[in-house]
Amino acid sequence: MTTDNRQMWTDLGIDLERHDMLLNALGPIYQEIYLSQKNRPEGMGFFDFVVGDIHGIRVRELRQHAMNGGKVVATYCVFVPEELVWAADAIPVGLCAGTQFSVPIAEEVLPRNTCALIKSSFGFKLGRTCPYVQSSHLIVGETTCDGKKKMFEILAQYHPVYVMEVPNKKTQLSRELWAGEVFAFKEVIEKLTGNEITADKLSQATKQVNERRRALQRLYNLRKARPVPISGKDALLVTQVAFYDDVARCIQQVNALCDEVESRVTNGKGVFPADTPRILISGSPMAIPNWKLHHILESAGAVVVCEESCIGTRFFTDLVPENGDTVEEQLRAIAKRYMQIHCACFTPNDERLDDIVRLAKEYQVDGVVHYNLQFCHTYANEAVRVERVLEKEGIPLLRIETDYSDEDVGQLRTRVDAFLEMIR
Ligand code: BJ8
Repeated sequence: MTTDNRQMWTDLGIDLERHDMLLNALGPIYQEIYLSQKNRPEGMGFFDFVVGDIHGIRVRELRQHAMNGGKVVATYCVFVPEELVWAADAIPVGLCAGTQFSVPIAEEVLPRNTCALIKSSFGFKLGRTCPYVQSSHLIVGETTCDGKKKMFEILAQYHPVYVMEVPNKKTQLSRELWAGEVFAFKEVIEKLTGNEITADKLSQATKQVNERRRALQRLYNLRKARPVPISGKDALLVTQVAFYDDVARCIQQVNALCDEVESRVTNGKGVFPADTPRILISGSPMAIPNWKLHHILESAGAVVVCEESCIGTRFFTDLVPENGDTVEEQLRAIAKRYMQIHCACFTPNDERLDDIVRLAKEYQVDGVVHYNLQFCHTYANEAVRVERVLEKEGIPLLRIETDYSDEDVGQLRTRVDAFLEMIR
């Protein structure tokens, strides 16, 4: 930790005492969960470095951008179309919302029976412990779930916030509403940055974000191999970092990692033996540094081969068509692509059920773990339908409802052990 960093954090209004506690806690956890893994691809070194310097270089880049007159736009959901942010020469950052550390601070204001993701994100602002939040000129929220949309009203009393309305159905009417939201977002970003989003700029941004999606698709496809060439924990980390790292650097690093992982597949080299039980995790997203469930599963002798989640396939599966000539055509293509995200906020959401079955087969899993953040009612209720569909397909399912704390780790381990015993 350099003196320069401390000065930067002070300038950003960070509560240094609390922030020291956060970083001091992160080091040993990372050592235990990540660095203790055996046989990792060398390409993970970059991602270890990024976590080791989590509030250093990247924050400095954002700050430099702001000093040069640029804007930083923070988000919590994969529905916010980042192409528009890049096209206006602003930088989008997916905010961390995956630690218990910021939850008690949030509970001073928010009801306790709120999902951990909402409390964690709010707590970072309230406790002034996140330099990414502090570096941002605007937080863009969405109306995906009731807890989030009400939290954004409170958050707006502490930070500039703009909320996009995500419809709850996928009818033609809803699609028009969402397209209108995307057009309105363009104006918000243009006003924030003072930069016009031209057809050329938008096309370049779309191509680049698609390129990152392709790189992540490549990584996930490699996880289909048996033996699996990379641990679920490592793959999860790569996706988590992709939310806030520079997009060009991320593409380069993920592709370099894939080159190495590809040669592992060619040589039949895996991180775990070929008969290790393969697990698909489906459900709520796992924002950095939420590694809890992956760690429990992989410590118990399973391997996570895919995440049907917004920190997994929902983040990169669909590309935006790159052939629009005008800004309007491109915005419509963007709106259409984002409406293909199968978040549990939609009703009905049959496409997600289809996806879970498809992914379970493609990744040849032995079982699915449905991951539900406590107090997330959309995913909890949808899990009933997930259970019925998987039962029909003969695919074993374990339903987990948890938060970010360590309190239930022992109990979860017992349930995971019993599940693995059953599917082995
Ligand atoms: S598109 S999954 S990233 S909303 S877990 S805060 S839903 S109570 S995170 Fe999500 Fe966008 Fe949907 Fe994906 Fe609410 Fe549930 Fe908490 Fe959630």
